[in-house]
Amino acid sequence: MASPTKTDDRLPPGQYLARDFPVLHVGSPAQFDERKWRFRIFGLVEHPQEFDWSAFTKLPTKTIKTDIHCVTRWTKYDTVWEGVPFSEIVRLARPKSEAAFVVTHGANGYTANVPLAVASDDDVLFAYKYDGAPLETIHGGPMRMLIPKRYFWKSTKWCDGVEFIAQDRPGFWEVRGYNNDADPWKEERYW
Ligand SMILES: Nc1nc2c(c(=O)[nH]1)N[C@H]1C(S)=C(S)[C@@H](COP(=O)(O)O)O[C@H]1N2
Ligand SMILES: [Mo]
Repeated sequence: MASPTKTDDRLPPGQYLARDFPVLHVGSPAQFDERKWRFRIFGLVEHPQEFDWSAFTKLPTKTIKTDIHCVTRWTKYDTVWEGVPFSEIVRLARPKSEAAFVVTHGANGYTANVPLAVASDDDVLFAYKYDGAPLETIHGGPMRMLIPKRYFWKSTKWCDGVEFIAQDRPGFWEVRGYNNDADPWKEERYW
């Protein structure tokens, strides 16, 4: 019997390896206007605040290389992203002790929810570069959430806000039958 290859170890159950970078979203992408762009941190935080593009892109960034997994079964290896670490936003906004969940907000009312503990992983970014270049509009540019350890619908494109809440609140897909937890290794696709 052949032993599993390294590739098999990396591919979560039920996924296939995509060579291209599929584009998936509902509604039409928002047009980026650098003068009008805002990113809002709100909810249960000591320091609610809003960034414009110039202030946001002055925050410290981190670059990570990671695999991404879509619930429609494609996985892409070794994607490279740069952006503001979630931990940096936490440091600036200081979530109150009651804050236990995070909702990211995107264009057209899209939302996605994760526990604060999941968002606090060191590979979670508010990403605005992909492969060293500005993030393309079709992939959520100018800025999107990136939560590599969850199915990709949790990674809100055209992200314009992050909200800290006490009680969990299912997001756009979570109220339409997608699993609330969305761990690709547990195949948490739908409920
Ligand atoms: N604002 C917004 N973000 C979104 C979506 C969406 O419809 N709107 N779709 C999600 C889904 S289902 C997936 S698989 C990924 C796709 O990202 P990509 O187009 O860069 O591959 O974006 C996620 N983020
Ligand atoms: Mo998706």
